[in-house]
Amino acid sequence: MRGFLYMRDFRRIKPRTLALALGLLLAAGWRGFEACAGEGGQAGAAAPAPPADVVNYTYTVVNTFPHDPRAFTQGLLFLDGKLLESTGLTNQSSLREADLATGKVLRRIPVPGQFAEGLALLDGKLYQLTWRGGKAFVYDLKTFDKEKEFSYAGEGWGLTTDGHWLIMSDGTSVLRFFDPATFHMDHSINVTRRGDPQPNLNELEYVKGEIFANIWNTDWVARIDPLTGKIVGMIDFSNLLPLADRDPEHTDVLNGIAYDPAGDRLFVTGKNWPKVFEVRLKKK
Ligand SMILES: [Ca+2]
Repeated sequence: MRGFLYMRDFRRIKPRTLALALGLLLAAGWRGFEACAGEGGQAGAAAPAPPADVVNYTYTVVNTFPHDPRAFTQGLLFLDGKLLESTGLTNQSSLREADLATGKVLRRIPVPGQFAEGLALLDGKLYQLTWRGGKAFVYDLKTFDKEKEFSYAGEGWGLTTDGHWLIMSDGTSVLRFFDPATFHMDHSINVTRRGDPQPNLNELEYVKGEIFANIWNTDWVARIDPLTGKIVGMIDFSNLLPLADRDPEHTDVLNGIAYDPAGDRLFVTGKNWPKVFEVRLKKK
């Protein structure tokens, strides 16, 4: 390869010349290292101060899938190539299962007289909240038969599970942890961002030991430590749904997060969005 020293040429170089060349190389390398450190916000004086304790993320779209634009998404979860979804609005609420790849709705049952909200799956049972109805419904995953009803105080917004508790948002900054067998509250956490309460927590998803919550009426998803309630990261989903896919009359806000643990895939959609996006997160 031209430009490189062959071994026989290398042997002819005087030790002093070699030492000088090595010195120059080291100096260039150090300057390169300094430049990199500055870019990362560590050593450069001009770099903006990094946030004290919240990591900011943006996203790349890995895949796009069709989504029923009439689905007013309130709860979303992934299971075996399908999306299970709870949709809202009075007299339009439903529990449904759709094929991820085609968007085709495979099963759908109405939720009469209620405005359905969050959805979680635990031990073969689907738990569905209602907004102001004070009721949670329990369905068998295989049959979609409604088996039980529970009552709770306050509003129901988002729902997820850590595999033990059902975790529920209600529009405030508080997340409540319920026993799935009794729907009695065990404990709660106050979700804070740099010490301030973060209200409007909506659709939830438990992802690798964190709770993801989209902040209602924004393009932001918070990453929450389930033990302390501290927000440890914020994901900016601005411009996820392209303008060309927005219907000014019907397209509503970002809502709906689902995680596939086996494939480590994250899916995001919105109310009446025609698409579901598989996204990969990256630090800003
Ligand atoms: Ca979810």
